[in-house]
Amino acid sequence: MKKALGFLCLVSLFISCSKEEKTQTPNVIIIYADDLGYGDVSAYESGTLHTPNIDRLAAGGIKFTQAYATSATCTPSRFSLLTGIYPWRNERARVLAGDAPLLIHPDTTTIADIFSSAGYSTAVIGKWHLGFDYSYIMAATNDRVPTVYVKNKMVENLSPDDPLYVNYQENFEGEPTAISNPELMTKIKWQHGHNMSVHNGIPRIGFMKGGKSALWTDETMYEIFLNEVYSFIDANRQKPFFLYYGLHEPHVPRVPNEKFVGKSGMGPRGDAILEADYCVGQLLDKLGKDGLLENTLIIFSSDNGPVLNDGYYDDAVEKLGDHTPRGPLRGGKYSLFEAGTRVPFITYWKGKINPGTSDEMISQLDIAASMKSLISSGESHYDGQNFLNMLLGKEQKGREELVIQAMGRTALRWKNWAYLPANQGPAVVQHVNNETGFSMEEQLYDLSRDLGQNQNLAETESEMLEKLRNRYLELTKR
Ligand code: NG6
Ligand code: CA
Repeated sequence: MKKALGFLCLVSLFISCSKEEKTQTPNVIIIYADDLGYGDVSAYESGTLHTPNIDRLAAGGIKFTQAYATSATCTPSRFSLLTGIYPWRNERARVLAGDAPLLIHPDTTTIADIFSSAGYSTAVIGKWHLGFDYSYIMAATNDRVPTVYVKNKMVENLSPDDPLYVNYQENFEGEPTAISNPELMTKIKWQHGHNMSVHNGIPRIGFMKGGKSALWTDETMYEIFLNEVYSFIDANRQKPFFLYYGLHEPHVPRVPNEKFVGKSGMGPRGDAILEADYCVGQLLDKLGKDGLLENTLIIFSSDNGPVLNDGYYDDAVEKLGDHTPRGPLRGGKYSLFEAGTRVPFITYWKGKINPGTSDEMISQLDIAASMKSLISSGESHYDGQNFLNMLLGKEQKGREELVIQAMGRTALRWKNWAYLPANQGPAVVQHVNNETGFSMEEQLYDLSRDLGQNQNLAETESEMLEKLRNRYLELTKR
């Protein structure tokens, strides 16, 4: 009996030990949506579109109202999220093609390296790659060739008898395109760009040839990635893991599964957001069932602001109705105005984070540094700062200043001010119809009084203008 008790004690000691260890090193999941706007999440802007599962995160976690992607497009934002380095420090951190060479220098310590060195299993599933133990991704974006899944750096299901060729400059002889064979576009037609190779009834950016057995079906992409996520969690439940889960929605081409078609009443863009929301719900349910929710920090965000017409005829503009993807902000994807980079950002950790809202400024640039602090120690990582306590709701002291970027131009957020230097370039992105914020006049906005950036105070607040201009020049000096 004594022996048995001793054994029991040992067992419970072991359980409490491992529990304790687990508490100190939680799993971390970053869910990163693609082109999801500040007002696309109903926890941010209660309107016509309902995102009940993302709202579940917000209701049980911290909803940040001043959280920023580093850039108003995808590649640069992801570059910064993974490295903690401002994208404008790297000339090549611009929207990349599906055959682009390595962007992050191998000597850089990425967020995956930070976790790996602390004994975590790491994986990237969905959109984008780099330095993880396991990867299951698309090569670039869902509108760019090659339209194949890449598993651990190899094209999945590729047959040696039918190699895959990619070229972004010219077509392969005899291969059809959206221009030569418009009848191939059975699902969506291109509006601007996107008129090269056609796959699955959808025209894309870039030319490709062959690799037929490896080509994906857009409608099942959500499920393929979700199943990969489940498998990774199942395989790593005994040790801490870091998962970067890149949702492909609502980036173009918006081709949601039939489960979601027609469900938003807003056409494919709204339906694609519901598909993304569903995936978030499925992931939460899975973690709940597996008893992992209490031991997993989830960070949900988006890589840049919203866009309606991003190159296909998909009714995004026509069926928008009253929905406001940019919320109360000005601009959108490609923009230096707030809606370009201010995005939904939620942290969730069941039982660990007291639900609330934070109006403090934070950037995705700070995630790597904050994770470093979570699993070991440290106050910074390249340009990123440690805001772990704020992410966990224990402190309310965010960034004082931040440089944001859109299409190679930069601007400054400082306290409640936004300073946009004089910039050459179009005021509105052609076809897309999003305002860029580019102007030959300097712009200065007081966001505490004018969140919609309607009143340029550059002339009336000349002292503030000069102060912020100087600070901007100092920070962005290369
Ligand atoms: C643009 C594409 C757009 C989208 C974007 C990248 C055209 C005309 N437009 O060049 O559709 O793919 O690149 O989006 O080709 S991002 O969210 O991945 O940055
Ligand atoms: Ca994007």
